[in-house]
Amino acid sequence: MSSSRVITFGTFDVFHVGHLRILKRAKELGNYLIVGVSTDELNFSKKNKYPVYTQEERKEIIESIGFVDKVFYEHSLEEKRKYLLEYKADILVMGDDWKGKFDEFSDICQVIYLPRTPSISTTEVIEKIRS
Ligand code: C2G
Repeated sequence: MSSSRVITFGTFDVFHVGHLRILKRAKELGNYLIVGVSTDELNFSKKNKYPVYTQEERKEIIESIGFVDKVFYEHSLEEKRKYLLEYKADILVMGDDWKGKFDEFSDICQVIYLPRTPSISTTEVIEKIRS
């Protein structure tokens, strides 16, 4: 698998070590890591609220990670197949909170769900600061 192109998607809001670890583990599955960062509008349309950090800030943070090779905006959840083809992904990696949700793409790439890092999430970080 060492010459594989790996793709993953996420919001990566209030970037934390759980985000970093899934990106690291995704990269280890191949040798070129592509990351789709969800746009502010995509978040608003799904959750009715905007992320804490803007899409430009979230993208800039991911781009600054040395082992990440390419970053793009994910404008729509429905365009996943288009992104997989456009970026010639061999492997799609997602956290296991998405388990089963992307199995439909196993006709064009390998779909792997990795375990999430326990006890950390953007919501928990915000709650901790709040209290
Ligand atoms: N993650 C993790 N461990 C955590 C928290 C998050 O491994 N403790 C992983 C998630 O499973 C996901 C990635 O980090 O694979 C990004 O998480 P989010 O920013 O919450 O992304 P999400 O809003 O789920 O992505 O196409 C899908 C989307 O763009 C949505």
